[in-house]
Amino acid sequence: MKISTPILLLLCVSFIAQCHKKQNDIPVDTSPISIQTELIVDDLTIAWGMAFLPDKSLLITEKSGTLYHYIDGEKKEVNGLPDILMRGQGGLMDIILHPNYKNNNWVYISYASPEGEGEGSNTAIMRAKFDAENNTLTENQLLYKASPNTTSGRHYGCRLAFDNQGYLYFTIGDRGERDLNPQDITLDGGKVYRLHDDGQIPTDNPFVEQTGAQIAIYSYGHRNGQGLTKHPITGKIWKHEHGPKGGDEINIIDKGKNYGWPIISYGVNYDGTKFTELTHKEGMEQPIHYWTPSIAPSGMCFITSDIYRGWKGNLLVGSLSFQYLERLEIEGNKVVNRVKLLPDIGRVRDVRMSPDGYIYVSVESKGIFKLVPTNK
Ligand SMILES: [Ca+2]
Repeated sequence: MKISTPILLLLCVSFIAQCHKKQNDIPVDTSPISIQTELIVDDLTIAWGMAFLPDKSLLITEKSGTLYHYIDGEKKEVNGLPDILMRGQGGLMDIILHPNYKNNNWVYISYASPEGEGEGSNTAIMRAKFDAENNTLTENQLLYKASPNTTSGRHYGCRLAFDNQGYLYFTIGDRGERDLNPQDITLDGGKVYRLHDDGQIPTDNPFVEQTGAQIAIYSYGHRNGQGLTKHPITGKIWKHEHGPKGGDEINIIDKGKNYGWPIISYGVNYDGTKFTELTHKEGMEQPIHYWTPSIAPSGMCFITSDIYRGWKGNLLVGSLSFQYLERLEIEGNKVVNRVKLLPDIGRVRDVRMSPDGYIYVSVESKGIFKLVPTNK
């Protein structure tokens, strides 16, 4: 396990502070502010994605295949979803709004689709207009469908994000085919993709000239991306991805780059055996951060509001396996400190900021919590 010296020091300081608190029962403020949680939406199983509408109401995807509109304290089921196959990690997944949603009502949804070639399913991206009055999706358009289908229930991705130029990015995981998909740009899976908002493939995507390539691909050599977000200042797309045992990563996505999976990795097989000796290779990008042991990251957003004193510009990442919310302090493109928030709250599946600047986390089997500072 490699931890850089500054991170190690900060972890030690934090640990000592916590011990001090236990021993003397004197409150020691280990972070600039303290937080309490308010359960806002209950009765949810796996709320995989959340999207706040301009009126602060909320669209929620339940992985088991229900889309809800939460408004005025009530969860209303939204009609008009396509055919979704529930298997393993696949089902109804992410949801985001078009950057100009106010004027066009487009929402973007990722899901496991059984359509097309072969038995099973693969990741699909669609958009539709959300008709809030009638609680339904209309004008559904399929924008991308990975192929072929597979009966594997593993590594669908699939997070969605827009950049400042209005391009749509999404992740598709390696579908459990580590040695087949991620390094081969003629195949789907283990990639980040880029489309125009209407699904057209940008003519300057990196592999448009390459024979046989899947030309929606923007970067490759990825494992399974469960977090994707735009940096609030640079506008770059940041992504995290699950490693195997160890080696979960944060990557900043650049056009046409190879992020190395599974040729280079900081992780090992689940049984502890090695699948590569390499952590670096020329022509392959290094993550800006990696987690060993794996936290199983899910959901990711930058804090851009002033509500949480001292936290502006920090990155939030949910942890499924260790059941907390991680706050990462960032300087430029470097992670300089990690802080554990909401310890033992449960499997944190998604984290988003609402239009009024509050942070919301979705926790499996519990629901959606709002984070409220108590000593602002
Ligand atoms: Ca990598």
